[in-house]
Amino acid sequence: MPATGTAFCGILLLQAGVLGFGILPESSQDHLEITERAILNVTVQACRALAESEGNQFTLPSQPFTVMGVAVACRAQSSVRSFQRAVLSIILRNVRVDIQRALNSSFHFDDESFAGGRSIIVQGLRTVIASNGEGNFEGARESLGTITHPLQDFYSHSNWVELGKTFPNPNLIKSDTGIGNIAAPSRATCRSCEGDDCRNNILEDIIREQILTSGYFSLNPISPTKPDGKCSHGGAIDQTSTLEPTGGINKDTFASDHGFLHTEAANLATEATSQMLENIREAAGDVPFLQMLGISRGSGKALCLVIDTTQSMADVIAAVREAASFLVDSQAGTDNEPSSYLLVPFNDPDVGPLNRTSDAGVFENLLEDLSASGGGDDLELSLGGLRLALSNVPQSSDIFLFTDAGAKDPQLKSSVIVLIERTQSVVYFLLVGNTTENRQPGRPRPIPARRRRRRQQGNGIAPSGAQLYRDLAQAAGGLVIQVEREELLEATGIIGQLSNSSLVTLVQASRNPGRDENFAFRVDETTNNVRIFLTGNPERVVLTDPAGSTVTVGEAGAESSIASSLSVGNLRSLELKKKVGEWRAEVPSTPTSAGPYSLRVTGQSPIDFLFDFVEYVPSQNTFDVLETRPLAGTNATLLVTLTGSDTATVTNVSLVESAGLREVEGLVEPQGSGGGFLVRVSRIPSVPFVVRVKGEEVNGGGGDPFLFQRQSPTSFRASNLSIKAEAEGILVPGSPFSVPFSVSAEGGGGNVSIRITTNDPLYVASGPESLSLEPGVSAGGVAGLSVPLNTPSGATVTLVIEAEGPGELGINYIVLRISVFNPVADFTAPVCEVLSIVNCLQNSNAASWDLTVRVSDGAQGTGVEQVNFTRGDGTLLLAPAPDNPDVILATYNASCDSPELELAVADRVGNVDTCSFDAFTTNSGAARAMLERSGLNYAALVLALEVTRRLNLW
Ligand SMILES: *[C@@H]1O[C@H](CO)[C@@H](O)[C@H](O)[C@H]1NC(C)=O
Ligand SMILES: *[C@@H]1O[C@H](CO)[C@@H](O)[C@H](O)[C@H]1NC(C)=O
Ligand SMILES: *[C@@H]1O[C@H](CO)[C@@H](O)[C@H](O)[C@H]1NC(C)=O
Ligand SMILES: *[C@@H]1O[C@H](CO)[C@@H](O)[C@H](O)[C@H]1NC(C)=O
Ligand SMILES: [Ca+2]
Ligand SMILES: [Ca+2]
Repeated sequence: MPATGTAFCGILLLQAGVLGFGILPESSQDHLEITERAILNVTVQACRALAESEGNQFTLPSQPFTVMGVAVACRAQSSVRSFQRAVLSIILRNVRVDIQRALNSSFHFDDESFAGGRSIIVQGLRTVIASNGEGNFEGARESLGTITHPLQDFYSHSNWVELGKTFPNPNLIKSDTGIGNIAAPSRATCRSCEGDDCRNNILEDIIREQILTSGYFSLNPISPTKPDGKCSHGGAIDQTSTLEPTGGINKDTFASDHGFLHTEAANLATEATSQMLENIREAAGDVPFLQMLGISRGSGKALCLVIDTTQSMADVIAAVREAASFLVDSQAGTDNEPSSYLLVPFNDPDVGPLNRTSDAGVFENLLEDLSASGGGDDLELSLGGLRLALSNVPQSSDIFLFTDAGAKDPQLKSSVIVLIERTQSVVYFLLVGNTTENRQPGRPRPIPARRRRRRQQGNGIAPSGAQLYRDLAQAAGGLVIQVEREELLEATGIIGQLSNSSLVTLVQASRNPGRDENFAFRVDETTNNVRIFLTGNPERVVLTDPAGSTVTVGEAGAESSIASSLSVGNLRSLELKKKVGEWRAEVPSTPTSAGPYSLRVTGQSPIDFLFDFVEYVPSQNTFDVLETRPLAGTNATLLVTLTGSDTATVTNVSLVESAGLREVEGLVEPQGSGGGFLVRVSRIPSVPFVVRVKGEEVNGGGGDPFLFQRQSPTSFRASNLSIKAEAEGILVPGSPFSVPFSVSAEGGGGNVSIRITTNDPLYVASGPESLSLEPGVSAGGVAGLSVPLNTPSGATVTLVIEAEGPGELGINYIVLRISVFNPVADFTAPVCEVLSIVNCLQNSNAASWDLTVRVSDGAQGTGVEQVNFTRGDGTLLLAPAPDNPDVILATYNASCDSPELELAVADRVGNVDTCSFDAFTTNSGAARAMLERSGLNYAALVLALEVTRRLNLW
């Protein structure tokens, strides 16, 4: 339902003061609150179940639940940032439905489009479940967010609440049942009403006969239509509400025609969302369900290694392996353990394949299998490798690239920068073997004999090649470290400290010498392990601590501020003694011959921020997240969310030019609900910039309020080109899929080159290579997409359309993520049939019970994919049936102290159900019949089944 001035169906981010919902307990509830409340509710259930199954105590967080409170209860503080990001991305997808699907009645259950609405939900739910099955949690979140919208709108836009229902409609998340008693197209459902009369505008016979209807809706002021006698949505923007029967029935806000039922509708919407999440949880299991929500034992981040495997690396690859294993080992089992690992080898002419695992041991084996060969000339496809990695990593990943060569594919630079911006990944380049440039002074040179050998191989990275890597590291908030083979392990150890779940960036900059520079940063109460990383060769760095004492790095007396200092290759790392307050690092101008340098100040703190550029959509009075670069030279809006504290607020947000001193300060407006802050800036810098947030922790754990400062590691860019595209629907392997797009520019035109790419070489994208652009007029094209027929449901295709204009126009891009669904005619969950049971009544002197269950998906089914045990603590054995591998025989044995067993059963396309058994009451018709025929007793039958299993006949 498109909505202006309504809360339940649409307004995400009103300016504070316009409605101000979410602060007052009496205010209307919107999709954002409903969705967040349901997510937090079911997350708590999943964490509790998981804690109990692991024998851990679980303490319920205090009400109302918050992201932070739930993360603490789940013992997942280290992944609070990825949890917050996951919740936000689900919510933003929900809200996007009001913008991109405003006029599609099925997405809002308007116009009695019940079948259409349900099929969107059911299809989306299958996609969510399939995506989780593929470990594609980002894809799962996106599909989930989209379908929470129609699910919630059902309770506001239909008469379910008016029919007196006090529970959600269970049929909206199933495909094999009726939805309810839907009004015939010709059946009148409402009478005209005005104001308070509208409480009773639904016809009595509709209520009495429990007939389901929903309001009609149209924005068309000239000739709105609706069938005779039907209810309208209602409200000023709904043009059908002035047609007979006038008035409306929506419950979007307290001010709506049926606003007196707003709370009931919103509560049912919350409960329905919870139930759908429960369904997803059952299908996935607790751990993957929580991973979908960004919650994991470790950091919730991915660790990605991109490794040169060409011949010249032969004598280095063992050192790379050792360094990589060291990185993995040092994090495994700690709060910093990544939630997934990716490995991308690159060679010449091949790049990849990409391998992904969530298991550190499996990852180490992948590393073990790497060997060096081939590669031809001295340049390698490092950017191709990096691009493959970037197009598959989740948000905020850490990427380490190891090579001894320059890039053979520098033309990919802009595509790589685009993906760095999108994923906000941090990329560290470890350049091995040629360190003629920029060594830190005072460090002995490695033995010359080896260097001579390397020179014979002709390898090495030219200054322009190193500069390319530095540009990328600057964009990605990373570092370029140049070391000899012997130093690799040490260097990896030092930068490994940066791959930390609670790492925050205080300042980061990269500079050419020739100018005095002064970097200021604030160390707050929560920030520990503050470190300065310097690469390149600034001659002098003068540090001033909060007390005003000044030391020169490397000179006597520096120990008063610096706890320790390490250098390796061109990298120097300084750990500062903790002193709360304003610090300054001054780098005096040095001769240009000293080369460029970079400085990065990091710390570890729970408090950090997330942000997106958003676009105000006046027609809906709401905002949508931009999937492109913001437009240069105009005003812009950011949505900033703080993580790791429920009581911190944002006070200042600036866009700070990466290479200079200028910054643009934004206007901060706190949002009523969701803890977000809208920031309006009058102009976006025309050069790369970072986002700097200053804030105040109002309740510093009972202590005094204090100020903090954070910066995005990633640099961002604006563009003079604007690009628009929308991907409608789901990609079905074998069917054509096309994405129309358009490019425009206000001032200037010319030939714009277009690059269309995907995240996997098997996903083939096509489209125009260029468009001719007139100033102020948009030019359109169509991108086509095809995937192999066996692409599984639950995969996501990431499509990037890049446009590069001549001169000032620059580069812009749009990223579209498209879910794959492979259709099959299986809409029912597997069923359970008890083959045998020796229950605790029959077996009164035995302390245990035994059960054998046949789980099958029927003749039309796709087969049983999973049998998970969601309740019970006995021993469960699963084996395929001897005559049919799609049927699973489950044998269970448990003590009579644990009389309950619940199995979640799922088929290959994500239909899920649960089967419950009880040690005292479950009986088996099939088993008894068999028993009577054969004269066997139950125990003998179970024994026979067990023997069969042991003999490996199953
Ligand atoms: C919380 O979730 C449970 C299912 O896990 C559901 O039964 C309950 O209704 C939910 N509560 C709300 C307020 O949604
Ligand atoms: C790595 O990925 C390739 C290509 O996807 C695949 O064929 C291979 O089996 C994977 N290797 C492992 C060990 O998973
Ligand atoms: C290292 O790279 C430089 C260029 O930066 C080149 O002149 C030199 O020969 C290379 N040295 C070795 C040992 O390969
Ligand atoms: C932002 O720019 C648009 C058009 O460029 C203008 O209509 C709008 O009023 C501006 N908003 C602010 C807050 O300056
Ligand atoms: Ca090589
Ligand atoms: Ca080569």
